[in-house]
Order: sequence, then structure tokens, then C-alpha cells
Amino acid sequence: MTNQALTINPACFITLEGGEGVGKTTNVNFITAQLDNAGIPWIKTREPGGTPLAESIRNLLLANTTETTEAPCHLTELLLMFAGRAQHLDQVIRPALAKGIWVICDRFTDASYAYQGGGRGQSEALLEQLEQLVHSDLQPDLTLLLDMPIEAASARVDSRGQQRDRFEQEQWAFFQRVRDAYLQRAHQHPLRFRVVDAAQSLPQVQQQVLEYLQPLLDKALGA
Ligand code: Z5A
Repeated sequence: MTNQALTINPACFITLEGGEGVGKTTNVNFITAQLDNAGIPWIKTREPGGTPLAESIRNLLLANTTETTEAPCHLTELLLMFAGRAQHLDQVIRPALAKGIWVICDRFTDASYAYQGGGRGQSEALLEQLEQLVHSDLQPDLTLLLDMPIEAASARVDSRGQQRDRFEQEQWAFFQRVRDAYLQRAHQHPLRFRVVDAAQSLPQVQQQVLEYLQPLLDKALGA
């Protein structure tokens, strides 16, 4: 368990995490609206993806496999996640932060700990090595973990009526391990993580998100 103080940079790097359908994208948009209200410059981005090359890697990672296509092995999947991340950091995240622009990112390295670590069983030591290699000097200022039971989140995904991607086709035991790994990450990094009860109504979720965002806004605005 680490217990470093929450670092507040001039521009903040905020990540949203959680399983499928918990409301990450919805709340990224809610946060950017709050930043607009406060007159704070921002970009929103996502992982895997965030640059043209990293989006190509995303397509490889999410594509459903058929009889004629090859599924990435677990190590390939992990390395592709970090390859895209290295590109995303270099082309988008670091340049924006350097210019004082806040970065709101839909998933980041905690997702690799949850999915490739918890879900696929890759070792924490390997994940830590890759994290060190790719961004030893940079961590999110705030990570909002949207947490809710997997059955209810899955129903939200189904209600969209879209085809499920390669990850979304996994079994419930996989998603339960992912959820458990996320909660363990939050427990290990209590000053960076804030856990939001994503099963609440959207106004209630957003009230909690705002409560966790407010200290960063106050700091930025000198309140
Ligand atoms: N992945 C990985 O394995 N390793 C990594 O390192 C990274 C990612 C970075 C793609 O992620 C996959 O990549 C992901 C893990 C893997 N796979 N899975 N599963 P993604 O982020 O693109 O995919 P996703 O997690 O499936 O996102 P999503 O389906 O778009 O869900 P979301 O963004 O969390 O939810 P949403 O679109 O905001 O909301 C879902 C619906 O619920 C929508 O209709 C909303 O209007 C509704 N909603 C939202 N909040 C509420 C509340 N509070 N009440 C009621 N309804 C709500």
C-alpha cells in the first residue's frame, strides 16, 4: 500500500475507471462541463486509443476474433495496451499537461491492472515493470473508480443494443475479477482514488463526482 500525498499539478490529470457500462463516458462529459463552467482548459481522451496510431492498436485489441483471425495472447494484449499508452502519453497527455491543459481520460493504467492483471492473471510485478517503463514520472492526480455490481452494469450495456466487443464477451467470473482488482487498487492508493457508487441515479453519481472534483477546482481557482 502506498500513502503518498495527492499531488496537485497546475494542470490536472484525471482518469475514470470501472467495468463496462458503469458510466465512465457519461461522467467524462459531466466533468468537462464543470471545467467549462470554471473556465479551465481541458481535453478528453481515452484508452486504449487517444491518437491515430493508438486507435489502430485499440481496433486490434477490441476486434472480435473469428475463424479466420488470430486472438492476441495475454502477453501480447498487455504489451499492446502499454504500446498504445506510450504513444498516447507522448503525443497527447504530456503535451497537454505541459501547456496547462487538464486531461480527462476514460481509462488508463489502472485498467491494465484490473483487466490484464485481475482478469487475465498477469503478474503485478510485470505490470509494475511496464508502468515504470512507460510513465514512472507521471500518475493521475485523481482517479474516479465508478463501481457497481457487474450484473446491473451489463444490463446497461445490453440496453444500448450494440454488438459486444472482444472484452465485453468475457464471462461474468472475468468481470468479477476485474471489479475486485479495481477495488484492490483503490484500497492500495487511497489518496489518488475516489470510489463512486455508480449504481445510484445519474444525479446522485454526479453529485458524488463533483464532490471529489471540487478540491482540484478550488485549488486551480485559488479558492
Ligand atoms: N482495457 C483493458 O483491458 N486494459 C487497459 O489497460 C485498458 C482498457 C485501458 C474498452 O474500454 C475495453 O478495453 C474495456 C477494457 C479494455 N473493455 N471492457 N469491458 P471502453 O472504455 O471503450 O469500453 P467500456 O468499458 O465497455 O465502456 P462503455 O461500455 O462505453 O461504458 P461506460 O463508458 O462506462 O458507460 P457509459 O457509456 O457512460 O454508460 C453506459 C449506459 O448507461 C449509457 O446508456 C448511459 O446513459 C447509462 N448510464 C450512465 N450512468 C447511469 C446511471 N447512473 N444510471 C442509469 N444509467 C446510466
